[in-house]
Amino acid sequence: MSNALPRGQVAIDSGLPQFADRLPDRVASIGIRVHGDTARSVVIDDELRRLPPVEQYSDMHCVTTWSYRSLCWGGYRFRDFFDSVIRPLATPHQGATILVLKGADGARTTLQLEDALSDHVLLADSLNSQPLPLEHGGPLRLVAPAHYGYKSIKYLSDIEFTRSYDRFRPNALRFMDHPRARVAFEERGRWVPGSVLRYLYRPLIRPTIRRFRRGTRRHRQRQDADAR
Ligand SMILES: Nc1nc2c(c(=O)[nH]1)N[C@H]1C(S)=C(S)[C@@H](COP(=O)(O)O)O[C@H]1N2
Ligand SMILES: [Mo]
Repeated sequence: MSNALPRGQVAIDSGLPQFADRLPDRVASIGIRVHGDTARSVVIDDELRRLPPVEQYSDMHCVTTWSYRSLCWGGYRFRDFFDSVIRPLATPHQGATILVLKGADGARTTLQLEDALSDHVLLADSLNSQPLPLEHGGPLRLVAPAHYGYKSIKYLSDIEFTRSYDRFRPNALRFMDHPRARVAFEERGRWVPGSVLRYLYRPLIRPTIRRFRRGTRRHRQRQDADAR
């Protein structure tokens, strides 16, 4: 990726999830449910491992303006997953070109099929040569580096095919969700220009860091208590 950051972004050295204070309990198996406007509903797990493994360096650009640079993701290309697994097993209907992606923590977002099939979209299960940690979406997350971070759903558990974006209910306020959220076009949200939203979002970074630290600590304590 090029050295210049996209418009309105600043580099930081650790990531911040959107629901900073809720982490899901570790999910034992990957198990992605694929359903919606498809011929069949299926749960996919082992099939993933048969895809060609890929490794990719990319940047993560959060809509609130921080960027985390040169992350080394390992996993599988979404396009291979679509061609070899989703298409034959679930068989989405023609015209079902919107994907609603859900994470085990309740986060949801959409991607256009066309965007999901581009080269750099991965299903990642490793980060910097280590198994993907829970904080960054383990066991499996989506990575869509050309789009703002909120499209890169962590703990991916559910893919629903649908025909229209309009019936989708975003987690955040409607203006904060852009159907495509392409970084190159600064599509931070709907109706309000990205160059304005950057100033509204920047003050959110610090409180989010604090919430994330608190959430991670609570999660660790809960897991320690369970282990005893
Ligand atoms: N399931 C889930 N996925 C998520 C989020 C979340 O809160 N829950 N936050 C999103 C946002 S806003 C960003 S910027 C990136 C942050 O990724 P990181 O926590 O690995 O740095 O994850 C995205 N994926
Ligand atoms: Mo984000």
